[in-house]
Amino acid sequence: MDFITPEWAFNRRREFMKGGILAGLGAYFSRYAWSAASDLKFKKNGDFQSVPSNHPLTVEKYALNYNNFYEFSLDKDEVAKKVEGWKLHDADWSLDVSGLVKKPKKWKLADVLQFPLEERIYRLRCVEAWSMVLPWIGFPLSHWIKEMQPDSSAKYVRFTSLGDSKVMPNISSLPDYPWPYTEGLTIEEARHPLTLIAVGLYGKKLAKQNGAPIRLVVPWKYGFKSIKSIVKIEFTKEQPSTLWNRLAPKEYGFYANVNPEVSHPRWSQASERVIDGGFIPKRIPTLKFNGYEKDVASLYQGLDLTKNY
Ligand SMILES: Nc1nc2c(c(=O)[nH]1)N[C@H]1C(S)=C(S)[C@@H](COP(=O)(O)O)O[C@H]1N2
Ligand SMILES: [Mo]
Repeated sequence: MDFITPEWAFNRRREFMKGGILAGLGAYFSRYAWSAASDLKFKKNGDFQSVPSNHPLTVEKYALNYNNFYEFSLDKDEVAKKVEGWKLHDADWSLDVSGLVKKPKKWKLADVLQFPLEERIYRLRCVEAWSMVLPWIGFPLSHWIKEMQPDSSAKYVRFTSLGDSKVMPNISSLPDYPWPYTEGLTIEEARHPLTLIAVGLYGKKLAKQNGAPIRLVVPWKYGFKSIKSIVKIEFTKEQPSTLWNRLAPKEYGFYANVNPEVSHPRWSQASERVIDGGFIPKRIPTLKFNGYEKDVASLYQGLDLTKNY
């Protein structure tokens, strides 16, 4: 395993420590230092900082301008522009937790932000065979699930995005899509320590195009599982339906684990294009479970990954 210290993080850390009496202590406690240089407080170098091989961090402007957010546009370069009309007020955001839980609850965003935040650098592999390496800020979903107190009968978790046609132009333009965007995980996947609720990226609050104010990040699965702008979480007994699975069940299964050995019906998943702004496309081999095999393979023991794609 290689550990990457991106240059932007290194510079920010230096700024933070410059001239401070914390400098000496900072070097020793840097693992536990809280960032002062942003509007989010988070622990640097959270767990699972490692990425499976030495892939450099994606340049921030690509992560902010090459987006899949179908509610706004099918054109990745257009999403950042189309979100401008969305007046998002964090104070008005709430998230419903319901289904098989001891007590259904409406969470205010401010309450969600009480969980200790940490930075995690994860690889993102889109099902369309491109990839990035992104420094998320968030907390493990498992910490939140503990407070949600699901019943023992809960076997799955279903997530729902905002589906507001007043701000999301494609909700009306694509009437055949089963909006709002929904996704799902088994409860074991949801509780896995790698599964993150993200509220920030590159040291700052999430940009709208990246799924503000709160999204899921499941790094060993294709990017479409990492649902953006979540307004509802439900615990269910049955495997929940998901937007992509309903639209094209032969192409997008419930599991959607990154797997170079199982092709998409229309293209190979054996390699991926690195989003680096380069003129000449750079392709690298795709890794099983996106490189997180050692961490997650045990979740799928005995499961036929060709059938359960
Ligand atoms: N609500 C919603 N969530 C979504 C999507 C979407 O269209 N709508 N696209 C998914 C896909 S296909 C990918 S690859 C990632 C992209 O996240 P990013 O734009 O922050 O890199 O978001 C996922 N989450
Ligand atoms: Mo994707």
